[in-house]
Amino acid sequence: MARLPILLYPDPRLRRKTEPVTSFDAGLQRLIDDMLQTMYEVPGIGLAAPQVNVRLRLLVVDVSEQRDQPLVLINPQLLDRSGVEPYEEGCLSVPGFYEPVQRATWIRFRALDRNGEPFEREAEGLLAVCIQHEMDHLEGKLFVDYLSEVKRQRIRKKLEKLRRRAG
Ligand code: GNR
Ligand code: NI
Repeated sequence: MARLPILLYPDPRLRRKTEPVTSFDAGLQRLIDDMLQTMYEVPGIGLAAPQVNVRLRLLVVDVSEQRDQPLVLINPQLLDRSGVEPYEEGCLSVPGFYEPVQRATWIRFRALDRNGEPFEREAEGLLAVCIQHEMDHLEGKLFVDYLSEVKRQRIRKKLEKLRRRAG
C-alpha cells in the first residue's frame, strides 16, 4: 500500500469531471487500499478520488472513533435527504481552514461496494455530512464554494502564498 499525494486548492485538477467506475480489477483494489491508507495516515475522515488526482466516481470514509469501519462508495447516488444544519467543515485539500456549511442531516444513498455489488444505506450526523462532502468532490465542488466570495478569496490567497513559500 502507498500513501498518495493530495491535491491542494486551488489546483484546477480538483475541478475536473469524473467518470463512473466500470472495472473492479486489481488496479481498482489497489487504488482503494491506497486511498484508505492515505485517509488513515493523514488523518482524515474521508477521501475522494479527485483529491488524489484520479478522475473516478469513488470515495472512502471512516468516521468511527476506532478507525475500523471503512466505507467504500463507488458510483454513489443520493436517493433521499432531509433536515438541514450547519456543520463546521474542513478538507484535506484546503488544509487549516474550517467553516460552517449547510448540509442535510440525514441521507439515503445507493452505491457499489469494492466488488461492484450494489447496496443502499442511510446515514446521519457526521457520516451524512462527510458523504455529502465527498460526493461534492466527485462533481469538482469544494466546501469553499459554499462560502462568501470574500472568504473564499482569503483562503485561496493564503494557500497560494504557502505553496509559493514551500516551493
Ligand atoms: O477529514 C475531513 N474532515 C471533515 C470534517 C468535517 C466535514 C468534512 C470533512 S471531510 C475531510 C476529509 C476530506 O477532505 N475529504 O474530502
Ligand atoms: Ni474534502
